Amino acid sequence: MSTAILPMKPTMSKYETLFHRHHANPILSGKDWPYSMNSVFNAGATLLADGSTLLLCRVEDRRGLSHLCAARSANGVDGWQIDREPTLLPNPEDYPEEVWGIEDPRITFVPELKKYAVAYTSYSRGGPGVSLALTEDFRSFERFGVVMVPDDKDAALLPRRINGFWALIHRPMTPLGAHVWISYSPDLRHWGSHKLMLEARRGAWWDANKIGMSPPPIETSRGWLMIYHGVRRTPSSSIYRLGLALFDLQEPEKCLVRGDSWMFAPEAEYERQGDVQDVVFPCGYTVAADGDTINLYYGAADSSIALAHGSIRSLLAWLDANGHSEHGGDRRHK
Ligand code: BMA
Repeated sequence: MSTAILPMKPTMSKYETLFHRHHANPILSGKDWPYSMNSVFNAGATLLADGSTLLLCRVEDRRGLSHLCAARSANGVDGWQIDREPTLLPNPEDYPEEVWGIEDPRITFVPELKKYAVAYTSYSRGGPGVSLALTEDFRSFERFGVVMVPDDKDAALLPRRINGFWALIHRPMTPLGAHVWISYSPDLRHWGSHKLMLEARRGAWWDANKIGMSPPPIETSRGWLMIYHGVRRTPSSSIYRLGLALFDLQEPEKCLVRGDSWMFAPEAEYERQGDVQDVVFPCGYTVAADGDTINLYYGAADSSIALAHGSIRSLLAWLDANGHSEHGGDRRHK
């Protein structure tokens, strides 16, 4: 791999802060909930037609099983109106793959369908798989069932067809590692043309062995900008940190630039301590009216939802300064 020996950039004097934590963090946690539960984290996010923010939160109950619950806010920070009851519950009778719950939703608004696509993890006896549902209002959902068999997760649909085909980014587990793939479909039900998109690095790297897409990719004029998580296994636990990569708009499996270092990591108390320590795990974002400010919603230590602000322009500039191009082709053999 071209990343094997990379000298530090000589001009780099201090790590840049790309995402600024909101002072009200964590913005949502179990104490805000209208019904009994254990914890709330890893929320999908979208702007609704009226400009308000919707979070589709992963809520874990005291059995350890998760469901999804919608929270709406005019400013995306406070004043959340949380559904009084679970919004989307696992339905193992009709969808046996949901027997151990549904988790980590990623929302994509699809203009062609005038609907939101929700890709979520369905936790089956065979492990986690990827399920897909469409909704217009986050009240009723049209379920498509499992679209990627276990062991697979961290999925999102692209908002438009690529060369006539729908595209789903996801993270299958293989004996060689946990890498990000993209698959194509004519109808959202039948998937194929699987392509490797981004590989976990190896050895001492922060993103060695296991990576996954975090929120859905951000469409920019320069390409699909992906915030991904890298998992560093340590002797005592794992650390979930975030990095950046940019992909070709017309050929999204083609990585144009990949950042070398992580750009956001657990630092605040609510990210370092919780049900699972040292986790920042964004599943969604919204973009402000200026077209540049990104509001990143992330699960903190599997225990609450936090918010951080960044700038898409700055993320791209950082990639130029701190990344390298991954030279095309299929990297599976390297
Ligand atoms: C990942 C996912 C996330 C979770 C993270 C840390 O594998 O399952 O839902 O936040 O682990 O526990």
